[in-house]
Amino acid sequence: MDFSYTEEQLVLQDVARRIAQERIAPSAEHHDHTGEYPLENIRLLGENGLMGIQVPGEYGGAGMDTVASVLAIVEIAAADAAHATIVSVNNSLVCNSILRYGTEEQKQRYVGAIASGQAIGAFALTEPQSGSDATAMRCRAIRQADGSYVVNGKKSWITSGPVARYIVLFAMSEPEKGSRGITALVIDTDKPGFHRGKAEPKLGIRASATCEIEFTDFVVAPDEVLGAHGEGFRIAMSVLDAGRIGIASQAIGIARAAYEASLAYVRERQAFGAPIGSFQMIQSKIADMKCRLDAALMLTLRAAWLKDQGRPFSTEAAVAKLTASEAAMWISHQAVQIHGGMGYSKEMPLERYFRDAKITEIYEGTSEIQRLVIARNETGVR
Ligand code: COS
Repeated sequence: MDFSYTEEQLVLQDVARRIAQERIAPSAEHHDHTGEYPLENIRLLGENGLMGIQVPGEYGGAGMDTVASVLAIVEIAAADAAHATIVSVNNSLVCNSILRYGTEEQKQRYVGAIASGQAIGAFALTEPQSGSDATAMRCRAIRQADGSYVVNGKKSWITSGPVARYIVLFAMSEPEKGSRGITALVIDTDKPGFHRGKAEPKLGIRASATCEIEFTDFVVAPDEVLGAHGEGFRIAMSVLDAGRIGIASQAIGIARAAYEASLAYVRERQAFGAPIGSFQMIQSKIADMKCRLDAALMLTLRAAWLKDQGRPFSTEAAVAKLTASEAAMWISHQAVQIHGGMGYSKEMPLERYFRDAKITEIYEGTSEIQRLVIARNETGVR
């Protein structure tokens, strides 16, 4: 067993850390406050390979592995979780879907633009009435005699929806077939029949711009179908397995930022004539934060490593996402408590970490769905 990172992984981590600290962190409070989408920073991340981390060089990406992607997303999330959401979705849901299931022509057409950050990608599975129960989707993609599809319906909670150029869309093409009736399509949002709703005001990750999208008699050409007709649900589930490693990485970044702020604070803050870090109740919190943070990172690296080896990683990705998201929530909660009034104040970023952490327990499969996936895979009982 070797716990060391490769030279390439460390270089990418360093690039991500530098951009995160020099460009993202200084404007994180502004983006959180205004909800303004950080387009300029996203372009910069794209120019440095961070919008297509695992995309091979021939398609314009950094050609790195999943472990490198974990390290990079952690650095970005430690500076600002909203940026990390945009990066994770673009990488692990959008680029990954097209690379894994697209034709050579589709890879050439879409991936270079998305991996460079020039065209932002989005992933549309959720609908106003269907989240965890993804097969209950109502958005329809009806196949025509010439092999094209006509799409009608709504999707909601679309990360980068207000700015996305290409969207990997899942729509029901044969409702009577349930999960085997869903087809995946790549949508060019410049075409007629596509409408965007206004950005949702949210508790956290406020700058990641989330909106509803709607299709009215939107025509998808046969060469814009991703994978086979009716294969969409399997595509969505397998891509979400990878996405969950990205969200676990985001959670670790948030947790690390909250933990490091707490370490600095307990060394400096005085009470009863001593730094508060000398009190056992604070020491207990610090030790538990450290254990949960390390466990989350180890489990996420394990899932990433398995994926890089081409081995099954669905259960391990769910274990990582569940552990890391609950660690982020717990650690950011403790960090607010350690900081007392300053933790509750907008003068420090602790309350932002606390708000941002919550989404990691919800999107790309709630904690309840992760438990369901883990238990089903472990027991074989459904
Ligand atoms: N990889 C590949 N295929 C998978 C898969 C995976 N991880 N998980 C399920 N499938 C396949 C199954 O093998 C099955 O295929 P067949 O029809 O060929 O047998 C098919 O998908 C249906 O699977 P299943 O019967 O398990 O589906 P369920 O309706 O019971 O749903 C859950 C399973 C609940 C786990 C799934 O709907 C889910 O993950 N929901 C959460 C969705 C989510 O994360 N939403 C957030 C959206 S992004 S913000």
